[in-house]
Amino acid sequence: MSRTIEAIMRHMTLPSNEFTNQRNGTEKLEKEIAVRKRVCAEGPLFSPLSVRSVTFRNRIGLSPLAQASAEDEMSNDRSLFSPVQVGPYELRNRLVMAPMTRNRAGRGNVPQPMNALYYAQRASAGLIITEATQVSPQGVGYPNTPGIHNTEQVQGWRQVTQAVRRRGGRIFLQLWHVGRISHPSLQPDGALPVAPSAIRPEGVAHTYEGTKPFVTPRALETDEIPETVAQFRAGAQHALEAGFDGVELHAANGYLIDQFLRDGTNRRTDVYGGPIENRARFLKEVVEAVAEVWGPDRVGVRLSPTNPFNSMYDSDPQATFGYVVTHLGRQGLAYLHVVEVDQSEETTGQVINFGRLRDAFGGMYMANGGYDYARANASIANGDSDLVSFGRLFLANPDLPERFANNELLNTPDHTTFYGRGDKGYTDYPFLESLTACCHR
Ligand code: 8OZ
Repeated sequence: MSRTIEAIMRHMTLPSNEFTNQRNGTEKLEKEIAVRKRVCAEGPLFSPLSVRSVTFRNRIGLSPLAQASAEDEMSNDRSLFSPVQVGPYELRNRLVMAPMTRNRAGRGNVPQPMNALYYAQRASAGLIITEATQVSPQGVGYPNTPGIHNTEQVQGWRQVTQAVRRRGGRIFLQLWHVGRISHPSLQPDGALPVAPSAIRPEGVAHTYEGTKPFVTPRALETDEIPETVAQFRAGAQHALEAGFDGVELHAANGYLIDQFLRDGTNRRTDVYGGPIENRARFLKEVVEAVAEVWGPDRVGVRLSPTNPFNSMYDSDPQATFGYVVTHLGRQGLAYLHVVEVDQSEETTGQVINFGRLRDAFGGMYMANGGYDYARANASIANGDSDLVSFGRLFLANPDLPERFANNELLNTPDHTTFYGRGDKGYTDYPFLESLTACCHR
């Protein structure tokens, strides 16, 4: 009998023979649904629930089975299901919903009720990080991506944060400026996109009129940079007003901050270019501005040192990002979030030691990049990471923590509905049947 089944038997105070006799077929399912209904009915959803030595702060989120599993794993110190302190928050597990662009904001790039439902469905994550969200009209790079630069957008996001909070979840907003990964048709007055240097990315922009070749961006003047930093500060202030728990800076995947960091996209000759001390200046100033709004312990930073996506390259990523994370480690941030691109399959031929970056940072390290349950759990148990974020698996499995805890089958992500197209492939991925019956309708 698995440790989890044993544990749930203990918690449910069912005689073991009764449980064992009902392990097969529908009887087992009915029993489980009854037990879960009982747990839900025993007290208001937001009342704490004590299971032996562990107090869960509400009855939503983790199913009884997952709670039992969490307790089991906690005796082992560290696992995906052990709670973790991130800034001022004790997260109930270490499974994070990774930021994912879904192109489903409403008119004016305003979040809509469908977006609130999508995030609320995934509130059993220890932490949700929203899709990348523009800090200014200049920061827009794709159709129907949400913004956080006007009152309507703040109100739209407030529905999201309230819905997630009602389910007992925690949610950070990811602050984003795409820099050169845009197109005049997406920019105010048809202007050129801006970047550290006038270097055109390869490939095509995604616009409301379909794909169009990228254009050569305009290099920001030195005296425009404080205004660009101020866009991030304003976005952070708006995020606070919208009721988020914190913010993550998108400094990864070839967008504006990353364009400053890596030498393939930053050829500046002013104080924002040249040696890494200068290339990191923009990020440092943005971190400082955003931390003034939130306090550093509610700010995370996402990096992708070797990701070639969006025509990115750096001649020495270990040194570049070693410097960056050493600086970030001194700021008292909530966490560092690293996109660990599978280096064996990449064409850059660059190999980087992520463990060295983690150690140089010294704080909470969130790993991302094709993790499954076994790898994620091992990574946390070994101390290779403190949190793991899941993208596609969370996209397709709103109840991913419960599925992992119960060793259930996973829904398969549908690639054709990743970007845009309404409810389909967005809010209609099924929950485990028994959970739907109990807590998630
Ligand atoms: C996929 C499509 C559009 C944007 C990222 C924000 O890579 C994105 C993104 C991903 O971080």
